[in-house]
Amino acid sequence: MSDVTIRDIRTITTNPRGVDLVCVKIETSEPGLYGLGCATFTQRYTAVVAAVNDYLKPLLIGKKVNNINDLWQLCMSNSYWRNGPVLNNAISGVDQALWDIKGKMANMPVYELLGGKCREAAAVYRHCEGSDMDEIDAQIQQYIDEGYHYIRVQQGSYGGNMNPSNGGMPVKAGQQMIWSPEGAPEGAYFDPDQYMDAVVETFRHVREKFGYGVHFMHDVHERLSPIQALRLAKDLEPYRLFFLEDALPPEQVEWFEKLRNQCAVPLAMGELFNNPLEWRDLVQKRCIDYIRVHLSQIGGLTPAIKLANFCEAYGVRTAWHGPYDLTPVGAAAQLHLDLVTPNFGIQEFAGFTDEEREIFSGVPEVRNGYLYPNDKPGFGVDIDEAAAAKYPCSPKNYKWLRPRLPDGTCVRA
Ligand code: GCO
Ligand code: MG
Repeated sequence: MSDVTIRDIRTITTNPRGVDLVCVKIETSEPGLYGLGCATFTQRYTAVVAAVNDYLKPLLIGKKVNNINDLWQLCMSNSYWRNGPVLNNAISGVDQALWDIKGKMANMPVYELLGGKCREAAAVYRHCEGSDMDEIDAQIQQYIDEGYHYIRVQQGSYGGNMNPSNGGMPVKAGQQMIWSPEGAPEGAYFDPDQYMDAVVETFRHVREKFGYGVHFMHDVHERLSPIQALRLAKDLEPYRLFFLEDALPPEQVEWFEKLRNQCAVPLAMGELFNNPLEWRDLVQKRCIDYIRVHLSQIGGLTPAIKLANFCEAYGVRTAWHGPYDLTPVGAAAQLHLDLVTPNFGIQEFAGFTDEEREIFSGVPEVRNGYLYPNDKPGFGVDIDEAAAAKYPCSPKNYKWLRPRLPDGTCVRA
């Protein structure tokens, strides 16, 4: 079987929950043997599809499926310019599909190929994003009742509740009144000061209501200036967050050393990283506690294995990014890595909708706050292409990706 080659590479796009997903299918010279990989960069999915179909497919057709490490390096070098989100996602789709194939050829789950388990299942965290305290309390209680021990708590969307577009409707508790100049352009406005006050009040409240027996995290989502992020981290110390995520944008990661030296809030960073140069110093200086990359944004499972091992040497734990903008194949791939990683921290998880289960069979199962793989070969997930076609994708211009400060300045999302 070592002479099995790549016969065809296809991209399958589908949108089962309002998020455009990209799955890559590699069909081989062995009848019935194929692999699936996740290539989801939902904001620019058509560019990823083109990168796979126009460049990786002609490059790889006819190549042997077994030499994943060689093909990964070839795909990275073949575009000359590299380490960007579009090409990395395209390579991820191929990379993960080849790991899926290798598991099927070995008749083993990928976690066995990676040395076997450190744990039977991965603890996961869910998203609570109520727009006021009542909604927040209700969502937290529901997750606790469902067995989750880790919950990310946001008040409304990133940057807090945004109010200016509510057309004069009554302002709900916690919503922000935005002070803007005449002619301020359209966008998703937020006020960093009101957001910071709301976050601190939210965690004071939820700790008072739910105590310290449940782990809470918060995602700043790069919405603050560095000194604001430092102040928020210090203000949150009494509430013992499991981690504070994306306190800074990738362009300001040097400030993490100052946060680290001035407060004890565990720090998580990485979902926006594409390039090893973005995480290398941050990990070596032990400036973060959890690495949060999105596996397909760095090129798939192959680089993520290396990143997990690199982080282990510095006491940094994994918390791979994985809400809803990845396929269940991608969710399974990162779960297999979670199971074999000694320095696993926590796994983000958004659940699977009925539509996703209609398209993807064999998805991991969550029970009492833990995510379990099946024991099928490869990643154990399959796709029904006819069902996928029932949920077509279309390019989207999300309002939350047009963030603005009160004076109208467009900022990082
Ligand atoms: C998270 C992320 C997401 C991103 C989304 C972008 O921590 O889950 O911040 O919510 O905003 O993945 O497409
Ligand atoms: Mg995030």
